[in-house]
Amino acid sequence: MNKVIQLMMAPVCMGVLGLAASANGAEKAPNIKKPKAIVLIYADDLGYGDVGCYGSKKIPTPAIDSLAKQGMKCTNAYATTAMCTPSRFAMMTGMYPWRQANTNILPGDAALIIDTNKPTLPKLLQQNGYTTGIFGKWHLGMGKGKIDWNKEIDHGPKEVGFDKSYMMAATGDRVPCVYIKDGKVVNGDPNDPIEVSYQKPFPGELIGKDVDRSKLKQNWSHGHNQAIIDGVGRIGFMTGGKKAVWSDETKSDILTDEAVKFIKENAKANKPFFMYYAAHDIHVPRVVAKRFQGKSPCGPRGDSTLQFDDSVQRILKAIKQSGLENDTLVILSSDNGPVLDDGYQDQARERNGDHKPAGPYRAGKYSIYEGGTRMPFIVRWPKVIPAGTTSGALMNQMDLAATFEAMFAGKAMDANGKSQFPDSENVFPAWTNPKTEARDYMISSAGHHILAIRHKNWKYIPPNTPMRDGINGGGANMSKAPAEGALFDVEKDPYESTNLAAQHPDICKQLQEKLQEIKAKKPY
Ligand code: NG6
Ligand code: CA
Repeated sequence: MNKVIQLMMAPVCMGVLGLAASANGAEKAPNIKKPKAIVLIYADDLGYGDVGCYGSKKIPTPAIDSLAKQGMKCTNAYATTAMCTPSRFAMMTGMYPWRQANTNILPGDAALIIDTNKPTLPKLLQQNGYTTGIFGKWHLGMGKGKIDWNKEIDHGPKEVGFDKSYMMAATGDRVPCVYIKDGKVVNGDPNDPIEVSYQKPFPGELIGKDVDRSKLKQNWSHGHNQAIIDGVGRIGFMTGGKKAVWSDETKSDILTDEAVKFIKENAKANKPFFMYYAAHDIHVPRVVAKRFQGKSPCGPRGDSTLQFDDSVQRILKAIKQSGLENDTLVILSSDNGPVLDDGYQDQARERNGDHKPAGPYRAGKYSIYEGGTRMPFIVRWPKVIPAGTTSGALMNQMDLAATFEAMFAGKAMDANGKSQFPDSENVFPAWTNPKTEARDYMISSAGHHILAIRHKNWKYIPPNTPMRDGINGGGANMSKAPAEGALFDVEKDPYESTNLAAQHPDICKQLQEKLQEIKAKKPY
């Protein structure tokens, strides 16, 4: 199209997309106006195949499906790692988690692992005028050393770039089982001080190991036999805070209420905002609100998925009611692949039936197979992201940082300009056009030394890398990549059943070298 006509038509036919002339007048980059709001919805342990629009037939997820219908469903998108802490770390910092030693699954009393002197995703948003809030699971540590849970805890979300927080320090199955609002335990009582230990029990507190297991609200299968909170065994020991401890059944509603409140307040004040809803669902313990109990054919794991979808529905409704639907970028994904039995006897295994939590992919949580990190990933931004589209472009949650950066700089369509985030890449062009490619290479992981590299249709896993199979958390079914490594064509063979390494030593060599090159890169 002629440049002048294009410029004249732009405001009419492109809605919020304008046109930016590049220096050489070549291919024009749409000049993106910042969205009024950005909402990031992050599930816990929700697999690729757990979502209706990604193929689940058994557990309806109408809210998530509607989001995909109004936006783009990405089918080649990843969490960096098959576990929670590292994936969240990467999303917040734009850096591969294996570059830093302490990014494994954290206990609930761990110190903050994010360097507050380095750029973070929420700080980027603050710098661009957004009020930022996190509601739900943090799991990135707090404080600098031993935490006093009875005082204001600094060195947490605030220092990382969140103006508001209402959160769980770690997971639903780890102590302390309390909510922390802007650094203070909710309903903390100075007369009933909270103490937490991951070493030894507190005198006088019953622990899961010593009681009649059948009397617990949910029996444990492995681990989870230390503190008993709300009738459920947890990881770690805790005493005090009787008025502060949570009830599992109300958790999802409480966290969603806080998220909705934040949306409404900021919308009313006409303030741009970034809302990060980090759901507890569908992580263990899967003890859901009464209205979802027994409502799915797959037991509590399916019920928890229904509950998550309900939270999504409520968040989308709040956006709509606030009049922000067309001006909000919504992103939905999950932190790692699915797991059936993750330490409680909650019928996830027995009642799974023919449901495929990882969809066509192999294994799940904790695994370097695709099931560990290939995630549902949906983006919606009416008039900017074409509705009802599917993108097969390679992308990672870690890319949000550089993508927002480019979007804010109005350079959204530029091929990877330099980002302040070391491993994050701008994937915005792929969000606006389903035919556009994104990443050329990407590393997925299941631990600091369990790495694989993706490139086009290929996935390469170096020799001797532990490869965990199956979809249960307990005793793992382990093998190792053979001496020549493992090479899969994940497009033709999503289940990674045929190792093509012996047939393509050249591709293995090239990918091995690329992996080494990326690993050797100095992040800052
Ligand atoms: C494991 C827990 C599992 C879960 C996981 C963290 C046991 C036996 N297993 O150690 O239940 O809490 O850690 O999950 O304790 S994640 O999604 O936060 O990475
Ligand atoms: Ca998780």
